[in-house]
Amino acid sequence: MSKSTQSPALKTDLRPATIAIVGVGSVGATTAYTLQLSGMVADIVLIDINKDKAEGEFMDLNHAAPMTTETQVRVGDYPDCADAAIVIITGGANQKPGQTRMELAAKNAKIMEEIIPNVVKYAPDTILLIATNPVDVLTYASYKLSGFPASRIIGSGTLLDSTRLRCNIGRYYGISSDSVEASIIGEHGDSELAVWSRATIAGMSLAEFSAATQQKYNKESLHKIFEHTRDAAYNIIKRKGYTAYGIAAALTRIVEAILRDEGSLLTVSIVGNYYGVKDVALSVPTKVGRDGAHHIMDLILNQDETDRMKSSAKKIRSACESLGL
Ligand code: 6V0
Repeated sequence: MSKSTQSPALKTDLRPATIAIVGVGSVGATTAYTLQLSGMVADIVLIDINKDKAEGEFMDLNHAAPMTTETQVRVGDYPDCADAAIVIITGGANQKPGQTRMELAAKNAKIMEEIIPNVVKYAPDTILLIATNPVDVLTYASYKLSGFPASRIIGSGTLLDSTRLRCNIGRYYGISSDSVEASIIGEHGDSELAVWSRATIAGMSLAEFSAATQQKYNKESLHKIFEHTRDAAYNIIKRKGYTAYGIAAALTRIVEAILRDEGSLLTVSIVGNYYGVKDVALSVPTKVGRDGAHHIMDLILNQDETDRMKSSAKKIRSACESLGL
């Protein structure tokens, strides 16, 4: 599952780390299991307002431990965040079929008001990794609530969407997604965009690669790939009620980049000024390592992409403003 053994970005051996997960529902529990299987962490603390749920997940995960890795899993409370290198936040309401992420904003912002000060009290030096939706708005809310520097509040952002995009492009061309370089940027949600102008396969633009391999290349095909990517969560939730495996893998990938101090450029969401919009959290390729995430550049986009990016940033900013943030 972890690509760490092949990663050219690998710089540092792992030190034993504690990871706390606040919110042990579908996403939190699956992330705990994915982290457990990865063998990257020594200790996982599960925290949930519903103690029985956390207890049940702990018991189940513990039965997997002897057959997987010896990662310790325990149920805890906020004081147990004290030793955590990273605290993953997955507590809060999830989308019901047809519901947008933004529709969860007011409810989940209130839940952040409860969770974040408690974490900060016991773990003032930790890195917060936010997955609760709408993730960009709540990354910003967590930044305000915590008083942490922006580099230590990381939203999972569009990492999952970028992975889905690479996967869908790879399928279209019949090649591995590992050979595709492409990003989804902006909001993790309906206003996100695919950066087609910078997408490459083997260093060639998609137009060049299509011509060289005699494959169809037109706007409609690209748009279908994008729609399939953007609407993936709606299509999964319509069928099974929630999504968990993809986001768990994405969170584990971010944890890996931090613990191994990789300096990988991942499309995670952090607070910054983007494309002329100030004070907003959204995703562009962002450098991730042991001291957190740093916005080191804005991608060079074409005019259409720039316009769409600005409007995505404005949408997130106005959602924050409507919550008084
Ligand atoms: P879920 O299965 O309902 O679990 C939520 C958990 O949070 C439950 O166990 C609750 O008891 C717990 N919880 C609620 N309030 C608190 C609180 N104040 N303190 C501690 N725990 C609390 O939801 P699921 O796990 O499916 O989703 C969790 C969140 O992740 C939702 O907001 C989703 O929309 C979001 N996702 C984000 C993704 C991303 O890409 N960023 C992907 C998938 C889901």
